[in-house]
Amino acid sequence: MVSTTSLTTTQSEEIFAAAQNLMPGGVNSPVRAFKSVGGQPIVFDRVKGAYIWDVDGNQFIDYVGTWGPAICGHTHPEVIQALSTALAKGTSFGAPCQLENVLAEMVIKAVPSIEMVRFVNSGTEACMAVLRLMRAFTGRDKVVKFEGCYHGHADMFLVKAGSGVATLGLPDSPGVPKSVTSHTLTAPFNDLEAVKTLFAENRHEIAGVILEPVVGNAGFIPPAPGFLEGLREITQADGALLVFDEVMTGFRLAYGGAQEKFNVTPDLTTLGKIIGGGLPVGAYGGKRDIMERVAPAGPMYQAGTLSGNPLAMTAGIKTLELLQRPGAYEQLEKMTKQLIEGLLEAAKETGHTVCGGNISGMFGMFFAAGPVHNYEDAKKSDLSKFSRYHRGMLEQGIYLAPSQFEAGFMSLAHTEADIEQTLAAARTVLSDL
Ligand code: KE4
Repeated sequence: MVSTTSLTTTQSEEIFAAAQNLMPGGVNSPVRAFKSVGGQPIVFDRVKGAYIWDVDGNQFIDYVGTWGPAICGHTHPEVIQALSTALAKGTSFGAPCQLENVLAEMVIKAVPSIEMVRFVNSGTEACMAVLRLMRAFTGRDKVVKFEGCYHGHADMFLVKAGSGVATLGLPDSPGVPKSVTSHTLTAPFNDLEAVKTLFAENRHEIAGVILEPVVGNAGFIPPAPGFLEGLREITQADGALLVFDEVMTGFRLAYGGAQEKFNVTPDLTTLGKIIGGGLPVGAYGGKRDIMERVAPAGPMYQAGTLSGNPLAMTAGIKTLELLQRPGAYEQLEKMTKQLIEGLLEAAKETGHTVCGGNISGMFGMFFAAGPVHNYEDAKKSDLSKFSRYHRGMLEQGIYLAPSQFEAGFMSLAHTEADIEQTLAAARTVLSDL
């Protein structure tokens, strides 16, 4: 049982106040500042398994998992052991090392669309590079993205983006020239007709379509039946590329990601989070004839000092090994379904209108009748009720993502007792909302 005290946050307050003088908003990534849910951000001291301890000694059951990477639980002993061994041999080489081959082979074997892969240091880098590759391969400039989808903070993606951009209600970001975003076309998620119209109006001018195959950055929004298949057909017919941004869904929804789960194979895929096991790794990969355009095999330039570093490769290799163990994804599905169905039931029993669901270890809930098909629907949910729910759950020792425009993540370390405690906390909080 996680012991929950009345939430004293003295140390968090002191540290966060100092942080705000040192770093913009006191954070190194905006969503951490709790802006949309209000209240005092929790300053972490340590994590282990399914749990967080903050600097005031409060313990929380964690459903953020450092935004997805901690799928096997924080500081898994086998990951830590592997890292300690690797550490003795160096933290970064800036040169080829066999560990890169090992993780590359694992990714290529796992992900249906990937015949060749390039490692980078973040999901943003992976998405930036894949966009350049889409354009280099097709010779076309325009790209289609979906409202509410988030593909990192590169200029051309900051158009109706999700995650922290949506959380902060930023229309788009200053500092991004119109000339850059003029090639970025947008459509509502799950709206195939809107995509067909864009292609009709821009015949043979669109390099490709990039999307989160299951949206996590506008809240949890699954694809409507036929949506992914429709995008595959539309792009194929126009000679455009289909790109799945699986930074969040990769190795989360299935070992082969959303593309395995939904049996739709894109031309290119981006990855991140889980493949680094908590260390900085991103990746982009796809069909060999496309990837061989990337320097130094081809002319499309992309580079990175710490790309493929031995520590990150080691953490990724061990994490994927753990995910290959029999029953891993069945456990994630079972535990997450038990959690989200319990949360929805608790909300309905206490008079709230909610909708939500899960796919494997990824879940979400909206204070709305639903169904939520896209970002516009998500924005109409009761955001202030979500904020009160988030704060209440935090007081009960449950750490949820501090924004309605995020998803929740289960790990293999969560126990039945953790789920039961979470549901008991939810019943308490929801009855007072
Ligand atoms: P990073 O640059 O944050 O590693 O990855 C960017 C990215 C790209 N694509 C998808 C689908 C993503 O979810 C992300 C990053 N996810 C957010 C959470 N929604 C990271 C958390 C944060 O921004 O602090």
